[in-house]
Amino acid sequence: MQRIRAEVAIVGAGPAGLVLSHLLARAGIDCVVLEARSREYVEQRVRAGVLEQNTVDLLDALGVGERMHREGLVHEGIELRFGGRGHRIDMAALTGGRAITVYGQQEVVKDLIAAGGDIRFEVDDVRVDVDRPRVAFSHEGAEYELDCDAVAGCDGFHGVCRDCVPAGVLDVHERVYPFAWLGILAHVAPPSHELIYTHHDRGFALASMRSPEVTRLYLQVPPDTDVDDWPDDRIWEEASMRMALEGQEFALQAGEVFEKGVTPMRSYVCAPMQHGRLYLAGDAVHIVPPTGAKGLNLAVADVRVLAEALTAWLADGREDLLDGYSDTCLRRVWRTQYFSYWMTSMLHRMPDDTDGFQAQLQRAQLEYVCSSEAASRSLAENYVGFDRV
Ligand code: FAS
Ligand code: PHB
Repeated sequence: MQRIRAEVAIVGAGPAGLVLSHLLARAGIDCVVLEARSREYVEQRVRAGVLEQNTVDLLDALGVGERMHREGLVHEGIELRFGGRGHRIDMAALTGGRAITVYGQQEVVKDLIAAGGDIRFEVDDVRVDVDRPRVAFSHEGAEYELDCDAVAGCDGFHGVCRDCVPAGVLDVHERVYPFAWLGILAHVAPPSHELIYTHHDRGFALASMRSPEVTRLYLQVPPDTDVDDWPDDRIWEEASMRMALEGQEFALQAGEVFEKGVTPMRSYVCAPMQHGRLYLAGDAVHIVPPTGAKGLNLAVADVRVLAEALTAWLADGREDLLDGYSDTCLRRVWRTQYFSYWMTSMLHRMPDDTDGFQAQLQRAQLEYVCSSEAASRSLAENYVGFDRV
């Protein structure tokens, strides 16, 4: 058994854990990141694609924004498409110039890992003692005990940290949606220079991108969908039907699909986000349906608060920010949960909507959002992210 020490043990090298490690290092706090998977795995895992202004600004402040600005795509608007017509939401005009940046989560992860830090990949059997606090793990054939002042549980929805909190302590709220997203990446130019969110009787569709040459496309599918039931030509045909524009021939240009997967949809929050000297952040403690493009951004917002609180405690002896970590984050988490739920409920075909009543409500809401400056501003300010959360 090798005993080591750091001020903060961070479990998980996803966006939350990596951003936290850099924020703490910048404050002179030593931390160790423990990651179950290999570096290659975490750097190729395809997930989120949209960065809020706050996330872009934070990555810049950490000095890892150079490639993001070179390769990322700044978007000032999105399109809502329904009834065969497109409606552009000019988010920059509605929010005093704020925008989003399309830049794959795996690129953010690569940039953060390349920027350094004590990251131990392929660790096994992570066990957390939230009170001592201590993290035991094995790595490269050796057993370790990491003594620390605090543990940051950034190990995602399927991690181990949340389960280290004793039964009965956490209050869990969850909604599982009756559909999933089939997502693909393809070597073909996206159909538009901006994202297109589509409401259609056959189901939701989203055309996004990773570059001017790579399309990211999502289709609403049943929750138990087997990806093998969706050969490439069926995907392109279905997406073309859902995104068709009235009065004109419309077919998405097909391309070589090099990534395909099905993502379940849920809203999930557990509270409090802390117990003893364990502080939970990101997907380890909340999940949002990706319709609002918030998952990664919410994780980063959590660790911005956590880094400030840990720094105040470890550097200045102040515990008030740390004591208030969970309450501070949960106000933003529930606001973001609502926006993600609202976008999801407005745009997806509800399987139990047998008489079309829900679809009529959705169309009415979409018409209102696209015709009212107040309603479109509400969507825009939530989508680009509120200034300093
Ligand atoms: P992450 O899950 O990213 O990272 C957790 C890390 O902890 C992982 O690297 C994992 O390997 C590691 N870990 C787990 N257990 C461990 C253990 N026991 N010991 C050590 N390490 C451990 N969000 C969007 O905004 N838009 C999207 O389109 C979108 N698509 C998604 C698609 C999929 C398939 C999934 C699963 C999520 C998607 N998300 C999307 C949400 C996603 O981007 C998350 O919000 C984001 O990754 C959250 O980051 P973290 O909290 O760091 O968690
Ligand atoms: C993506 O490009 O992966 C993406 C964009 C917008 C979303 C979700 C995912 O709402």
